[in-house]
Amino acid sequence: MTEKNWMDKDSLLQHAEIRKAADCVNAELLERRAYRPSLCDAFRASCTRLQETDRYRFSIDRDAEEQLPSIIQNPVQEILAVDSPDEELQKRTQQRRTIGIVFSGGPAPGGHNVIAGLFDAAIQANPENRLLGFLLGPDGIIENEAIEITEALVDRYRNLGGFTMIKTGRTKIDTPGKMALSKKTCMALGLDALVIVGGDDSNTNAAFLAQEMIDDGIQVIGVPKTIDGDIQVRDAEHQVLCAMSFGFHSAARAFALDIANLCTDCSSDVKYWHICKVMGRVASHLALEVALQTHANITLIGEDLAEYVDKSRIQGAEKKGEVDYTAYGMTLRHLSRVVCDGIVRRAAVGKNYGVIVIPEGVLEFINEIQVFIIKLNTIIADYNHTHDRSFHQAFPSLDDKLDHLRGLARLSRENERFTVWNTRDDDLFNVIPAFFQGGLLSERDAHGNFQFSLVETDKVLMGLVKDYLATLKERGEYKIGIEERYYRKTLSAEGLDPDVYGPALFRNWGEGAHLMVKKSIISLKTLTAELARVGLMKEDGEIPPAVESIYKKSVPNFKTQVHFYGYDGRGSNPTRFDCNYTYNLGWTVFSLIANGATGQMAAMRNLEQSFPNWEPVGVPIASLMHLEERKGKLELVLEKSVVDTQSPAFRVVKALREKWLAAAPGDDDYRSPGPIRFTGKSEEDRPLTLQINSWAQEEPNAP
Ligand code: FBP
Repeated sequence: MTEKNWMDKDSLLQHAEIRKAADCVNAELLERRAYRPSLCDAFRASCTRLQETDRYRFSIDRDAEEQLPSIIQNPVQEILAVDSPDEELQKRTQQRRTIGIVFSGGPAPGGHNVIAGLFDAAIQANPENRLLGFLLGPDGIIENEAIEITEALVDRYRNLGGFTMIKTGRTKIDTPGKMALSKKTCMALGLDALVIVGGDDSNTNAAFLAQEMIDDGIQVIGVPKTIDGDIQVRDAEHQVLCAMSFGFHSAARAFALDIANLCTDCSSDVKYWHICKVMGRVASHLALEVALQTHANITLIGEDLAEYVDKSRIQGAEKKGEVDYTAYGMTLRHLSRVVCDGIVRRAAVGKNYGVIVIPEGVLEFINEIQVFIIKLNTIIADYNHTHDRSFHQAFPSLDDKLDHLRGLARLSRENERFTVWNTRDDDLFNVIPAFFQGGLLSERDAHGNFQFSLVETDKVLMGLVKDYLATLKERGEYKIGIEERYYRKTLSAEGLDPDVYGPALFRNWGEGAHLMVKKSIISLKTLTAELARVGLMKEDGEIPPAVESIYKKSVPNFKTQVHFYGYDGRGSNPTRFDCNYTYNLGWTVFSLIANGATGQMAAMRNLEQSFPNWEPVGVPIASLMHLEERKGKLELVLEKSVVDTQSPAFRVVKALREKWLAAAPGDDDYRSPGPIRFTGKSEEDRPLTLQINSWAQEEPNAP
């Protein structure tokens, strides 16, 4: 054999084609960097002005009024183009400024374009304007760590995902000390304005910083960021001011692409159920969008589960003249039954595979879990209050703790005044997997709070699902349906009469295209017994191989592959929607700054409509704040928005649930959204959730 003469290492790396192929700059990167998003009509002129509007009403929180007096009266401000600006407006717009910007919280695709939009707008107004980027999130403000954002730097990151340019962090500016240091930095750098790109907590920070620095003439503007999609702004009359935070669409599309690929894989290999946990710390917006994008077989929506009402429990209690509060909201056990039902029904038509989407925050919506947490917090706190040794010292192992709870349940039977832990609590608690019981009984944080983030949601639910499937299998209720055609072919090939064996083997013989083995047949032994009972074989005889093979095909093996969709989608490149949205948010920020606004959040009205209708606005952050329990005390924060179960998007998903479960003979209804296409006709222009909600407002007879 002759040896090949490969190039040496140096020649290899000098080869033009090889160098190009191995370079980090590729065609996609160049195309992204070169793309210039369209600008909203408001930004076509060299100057803009703000027009206050009283179209929107907010129910103002009294604490917000007290704590944010200087910005609580802020109105909603529409941004309008000014074609012939007077001298004063020109001067104000062109005034030389130094602006600081920071990313806060988890990355979200599009952040770099907020910087690019702000930079371009600022440089257009005055080429001497300076933009400083605080490094590693709010720590950069506290510690005065910032870099100058130059045109070259902006150009490197245009239309690219991540927050790589200046990084991010999760520190909150939530103490007087951190606030004082932040203010010191802004003053030392001579900032005219500070821009905080973040989620609910970060925009809350923005409001408090705006209040703190208003007398120093430093403006603070927030930008709604989070892939979770839970910053959506409506006024008291539900008029939409900001339909969605940026980054949501790109992350949802990235998750949907991967999950759609799993739909293709599992319907090819037909042996796995793919369990897909999808990010979203609390709200299930991402899971909802993924459902619309992929038509996965089962998608859980936390907000929907919370609304479940167990009518039979309520009626039972009513008959006794009682109210059963535990009947409101779905229990974990019930939820696992719902999932099992879907799995069993698909198996019955031969589909022992599928895709389940579980929102990361689903447990927050399980009333029973919330109730457990409150009850266990009380039990642990009461114990610690009255004993010399702490609860965890007194009951070190899980078994010790469970014994203690059992004792409390007994106490409740003997003493009806003791209601903290009753027999039903104990029953429900005992069906939870041991690792989750341990988690729920673990030490609380410094504030006595339970930490949801430490729980593996999918593991909790799927543990219960697997247990119950095993029970159903044992009861003969979980079986794979056998196609009649295949059954006939298999038996005939061995010279057996399918019509003779059919009635002995199947409970629905002659009734359906998929034959279900009788419930009583759950093993080769029970199969032998049944065939012997009807005289088709002797008890000590051999099962005909074709019959045995059919039986074995009917026995399901529930095999899962678990996936977590979070960080990958969070780091994806932005969709064209997010590129355009964030670039225009950057311009909106500059316009708000140039026109003297502070304590406002840059937003885009009509985002649910197509691009030409988008309208930039400034939204008053203080008016959106309310009290929430954080670390055991009530704090003023920006309200998170969860999935509205009355929204058209959710109702569509609910209405199509059965179709997407596809527990019927025939094809699945999977939908593949394809990769995020940055340009091109087939690129959708906004999230399906927003599109459906927007179309649903049209006249009923509209085409
Ligand atoms: P933000 O709200 O800061 O945008 O972050 C959201 C999120 O991506 C959630 O979906 C997820 O639960 C969380 O961040 C993960 O946080 P971490 O980056 O600390 O692991």
